[in-house]
Amino acid sequence: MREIAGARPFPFRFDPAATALIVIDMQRDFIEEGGFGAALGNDVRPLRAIVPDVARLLSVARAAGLPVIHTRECHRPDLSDCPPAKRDRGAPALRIGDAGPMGRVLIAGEPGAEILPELAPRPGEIVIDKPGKGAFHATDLSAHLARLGTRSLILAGVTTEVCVQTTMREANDRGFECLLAEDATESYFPAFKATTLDMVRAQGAIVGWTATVSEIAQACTAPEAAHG
Ligand code: TIU
Repeated sequence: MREIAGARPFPFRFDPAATALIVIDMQRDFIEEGGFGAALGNDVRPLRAIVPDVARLLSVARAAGLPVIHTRECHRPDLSDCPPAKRDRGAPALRIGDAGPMGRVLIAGEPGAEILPELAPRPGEIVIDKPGKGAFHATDLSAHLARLGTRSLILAGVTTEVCVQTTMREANDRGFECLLAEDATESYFPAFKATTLDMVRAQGAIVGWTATVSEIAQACTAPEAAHG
């Protein structure tokens, strides 16, 4: 077992052989100008700022031999997996499926739906295309985690209070021990990120733990404790 002694709200213990990293939606559509996030009226620059931290977390996980799972929020070209309630909500500059500067917004296979090249999945890593905010809804994520023998999840990605938190709550309800990498997740709204971190670790880790990438790296590279 490994321990992140400084994890919040109390030390997080995990077995690397039963732990996976899941990186949520580090896609051009959320992080670059002209994508879905910008079309919703957001400043995308804070999301771009965490790319080096997510890259470092990916390196740590790969070096430690943890399975890496990437997700992409996107829909089929015919929008058959996009509920009208999702597409029609609000008044964005571009709706899901509309043609934008990075192709059709949040459509599988379009440039905007791709993961940033700096964070691209490596051969053999799992990529989950998800039509919802949570990564378990209408995907085969549960089957992948069962096959891998995963019991603990380290989460990162965007946005903290939408797709990351939804996925963390889905995972927590399914019995996974969840740790959110504080500096490898970001929101368009700084206050929402801070409050989400508070929410997940409140009430005795009601949803899970948080720790920094450095703390996670230290735990992954430390010698195994003699008592196991
Ligand atoms: N809008 C927003 O904050 N997020 C999303 O729509 N999707 C994800 O969080 N990936």
